[in-house]
Amino acid sequence: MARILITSAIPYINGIKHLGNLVGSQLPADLYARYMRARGHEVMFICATDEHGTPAELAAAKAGKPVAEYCAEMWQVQKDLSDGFRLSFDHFGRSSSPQNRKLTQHFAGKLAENGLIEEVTEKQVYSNADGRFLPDRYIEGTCPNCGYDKARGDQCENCTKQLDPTDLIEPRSAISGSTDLEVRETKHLYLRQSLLKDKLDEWIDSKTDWPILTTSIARKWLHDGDGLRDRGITRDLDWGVPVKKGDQDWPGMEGKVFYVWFDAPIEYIAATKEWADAHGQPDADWQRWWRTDKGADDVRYVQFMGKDNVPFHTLSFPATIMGSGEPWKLVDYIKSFNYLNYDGGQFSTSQGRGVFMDKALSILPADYWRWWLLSHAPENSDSEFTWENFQTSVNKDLADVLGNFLSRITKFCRSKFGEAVPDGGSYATEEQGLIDRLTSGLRTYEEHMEAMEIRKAATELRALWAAGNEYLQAAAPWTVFKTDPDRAAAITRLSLNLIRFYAVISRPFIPDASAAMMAAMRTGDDSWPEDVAKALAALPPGHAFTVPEVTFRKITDEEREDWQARFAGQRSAA
Ligand code: B3M
Ligand code: ZN
Repeated sequence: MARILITSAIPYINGIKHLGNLVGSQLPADLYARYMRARGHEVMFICATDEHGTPAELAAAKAGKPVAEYCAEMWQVQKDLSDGFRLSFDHFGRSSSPQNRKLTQHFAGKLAENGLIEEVTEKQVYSNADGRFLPDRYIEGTCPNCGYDKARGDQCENCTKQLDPTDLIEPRSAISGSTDLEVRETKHLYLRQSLLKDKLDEWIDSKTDWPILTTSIARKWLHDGDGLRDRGITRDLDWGVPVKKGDQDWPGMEGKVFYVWFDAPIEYIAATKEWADAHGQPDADWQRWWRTDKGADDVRYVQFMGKDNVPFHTLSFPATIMGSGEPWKLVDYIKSFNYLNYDGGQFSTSQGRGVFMDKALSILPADYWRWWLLSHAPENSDSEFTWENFQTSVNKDLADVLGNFLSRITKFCRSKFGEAVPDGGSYATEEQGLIDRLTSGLRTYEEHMEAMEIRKAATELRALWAAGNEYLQAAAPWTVFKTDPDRAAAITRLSLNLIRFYAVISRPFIPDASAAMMAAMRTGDDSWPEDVAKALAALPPGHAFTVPEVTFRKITDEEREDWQARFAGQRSAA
């Protein structure tokens, strides 16, 4: 048994996330966490809301609420939605927690002690029209690297380059659009990550098994000249972690806060402490996940995130960890994702374009979305959600293949043998053939799940469902019953056992349907089918079951058209 620490990128607090956000980190992380638990490993699965920074301030102002109140409410909204999607976090924390405040200040203190923080009096953009400094995301302009004209002051989302606001060409205020900007002096802290370049370089080079998407982004910013230049880690804002050196005041930094990207990844650690504190557990219980001097040496740490978050997790956060000089756990594997597009364009929060987590659950159960999203995860390239594709996947994979199998065999058994696993007959060559097919398919599925090859795992799972369906179709117990009821009983017995088998192996993808299948088969035996033949004998003759309610329904053409129109968003004037 291994110990596996899993984190998903922590979603910004401002607003409800769309399905593209969900499939880019939280959902695949959940798939992996569920699978690893099913295989008997000890898992710690952490997520949180990312509550600091300008987006939170802006959203709270728009909602007419104090920012702390806004964040508390939105945390609950996001928590409820993640429960709705069955995201099985061990803890869903908040980056504004006292634990994170303390730990962030601790890291800053250690970095300062180690000569890795520089105090810089710098020039910052001040907006006369808005009467305030404009930090990072409040400024838009043209990216100096790729020419994209809507780059933000912290990062260009087109080329992923991390930026400082003053890098932008033709900058304008994102609040008012005003170009009446001037540059004023203010003091800030810089993390001297350039001093850690060689160490980071060596570390990334050692990660030969990482996805190309992850290492190529890391290498790009390591080797592209200024990629690893020192980064400002403080901001002139009210809302955030107050700048301190450990628990000491930091002269000259009064009234300033840490930059949101400095404290956000530290929240992975802090949220694990929040988890321990919430359960009245000692520090040793979270430290064994995070401190290599306290047992975390044995932990395998895997992070899930969208590609835009990769630079912060391959460079900035490791620089914080390494620079602290303390034995904190570094990530072992980063699974990153491309973008999911929406129906011929992009998801857009401002235009309400695409399906958002709350609306998704209001029209269909979580499993339908989980199945489509995971089986179409944007792993090797961007992928696209279309309603046609969604309808086809749900109707074919879930309703025609898996759902049909369940209802057909349980109804047949009820009508001919009653609601209990029938006795009689024995398994023949057909059954052995199926067992062999399922064994090799299952081993392949396991390999893909271990490797986090999500689409491949989904394809194999679908093939395992199809194999059962094809077996049942060919074995045709409804025909055999007329001449050889014993043989029909054996086919039925195996098929009923297949339901439990499918429930166990499909659970990471479709947990609610799996639970319904287990309940219908009246079993709590969710042990992983190490030996398929044994697994298919788990429910013995005489074991009672119930015919399940409809597990999957089909999406009609009318629904598809209605939803497509409903989620198209307002077309912009241009
Ligand atoms: N909140 C960005 C995002 O949600 C950011 C991730 C932080 S991970 C420490 O994509
Ligand atoms: Zn760019």
